[in-house]
Amino acid sequence: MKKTIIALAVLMITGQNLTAQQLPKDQRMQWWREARFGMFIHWGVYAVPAGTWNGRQIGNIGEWIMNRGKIPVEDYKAMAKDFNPVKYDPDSWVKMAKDAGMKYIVITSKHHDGFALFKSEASKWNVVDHTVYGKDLLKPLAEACKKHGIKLGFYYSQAQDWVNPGGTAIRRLTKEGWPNPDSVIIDAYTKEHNGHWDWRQETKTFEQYINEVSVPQVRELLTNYGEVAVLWWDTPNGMTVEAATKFQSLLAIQPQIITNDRLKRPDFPGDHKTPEQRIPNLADLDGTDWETCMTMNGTWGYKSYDLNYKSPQTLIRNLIDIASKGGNLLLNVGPTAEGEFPQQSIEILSEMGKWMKVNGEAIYGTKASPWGLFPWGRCTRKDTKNGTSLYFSVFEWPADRKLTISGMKNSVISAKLLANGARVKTVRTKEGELIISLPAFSPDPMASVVRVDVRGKVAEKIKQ
Ligand code: JFZ
Repeated sequence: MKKTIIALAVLMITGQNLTAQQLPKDQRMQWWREARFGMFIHWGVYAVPAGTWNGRQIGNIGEWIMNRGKIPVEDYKAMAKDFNPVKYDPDSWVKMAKDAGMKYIVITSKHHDGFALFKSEASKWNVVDHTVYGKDLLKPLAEACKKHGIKLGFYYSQAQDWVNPGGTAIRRLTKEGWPNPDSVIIDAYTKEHNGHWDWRQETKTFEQYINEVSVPQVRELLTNYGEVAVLWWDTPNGMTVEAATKFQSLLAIQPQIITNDRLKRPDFPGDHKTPEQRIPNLADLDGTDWETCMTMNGTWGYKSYDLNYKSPQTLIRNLIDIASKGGNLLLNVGPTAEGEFPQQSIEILSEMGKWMKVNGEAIYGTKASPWGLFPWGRCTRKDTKNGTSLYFSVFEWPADRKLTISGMKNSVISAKLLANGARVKTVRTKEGELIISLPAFSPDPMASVVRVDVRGKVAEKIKQ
């Protein structure tokens, strides 16, 4: 308690300076607000078991297998011998992201299993010192991103760490997917030990872990890989104000960096919110920047038997929905231990890329819909030199082939379908509603975008 008060006082005194080390928020967020679409990559030793441990399929998300299966530290570490990503081709990863229309990549530099995908002096539990592969995985990715003009960010699990001693562990019971006869004993143990299931996890204090591993590793990440666009914290559980303050001051190394809201709650809000596996309702939005992170199937880290992929149509419409509400989509890929994207992910990325090539202008650099949602689809908007472009993405082609837009007085300059450039007729009713007359059939089953250019600025909020 006393420590917290002291740390809070320090924060209040130095807080000004801490943020002053960063460039102004609007300046830092500019590229991110225009980008709208990025790739999340969850990659680590969990790709080796790929959801199966000791012949049993462990339930829940793949990167949690060590915790869910209560795998002993030494057994988990032994799996690193099979983490040999000889097929890793960062150039092709970045190209796939770019061709999909993504503008940035965020990769798990260290997830909760503590395994660093980079050379680290702070812990030997890293890809260089602990695998036969023996090479830093982030260096060549950073180079490929630079070459292709894609921004690179690092996910880093700052508090939760199940291998480096002193890290926290969120308590998850073994009953899910782990019919181990010892599970009752293990669960009782985790209750007494703050979620830990192996005595090795508690051979150092949290403070030691923060000072000896976590802070030094973040410093390495911010120092050794050129420009870092995003630092994506995760699971603030167990964080202290002292620790968060240390991380926060490291950001001075990268004054342009963007951080999320998962460093420590509630005193460190970061730059954007992180709704997970869901798209917020309009009513939940308060003007704070936000990014939905989402999986293509049901797991972040690779699971060999999770084939429950969302359709490209669903994912494209999710992206449109998100853009229409003013947010970003960070869409996940979980590569295999050999270093390949799953085939289904490759196909989804390519389908999304096809749509984005034609319709990307309805996404990039757009702002939220003035009308909110339509029953038939979504809208995004962009200020142009002489007026405003409105992008109406149609999901459900109306039976009467008419879109009725109310509450907008601006006169129409032109209206066309992005899919084929075909002109679209618009008329104004005497009540002032704009009626857009669509052709008989939707030209694109994913979503067909009608771009309507109008004169002047359109109000930010219009009642439907
Ligand atoms: C976290 C991780 O535990 C997970 O493995 C994955 O990396 C995901 C992107 O993030 O999961 C969370 C973190 C926070 C919440 C939910 C899941 N939360 O605040 O509701």
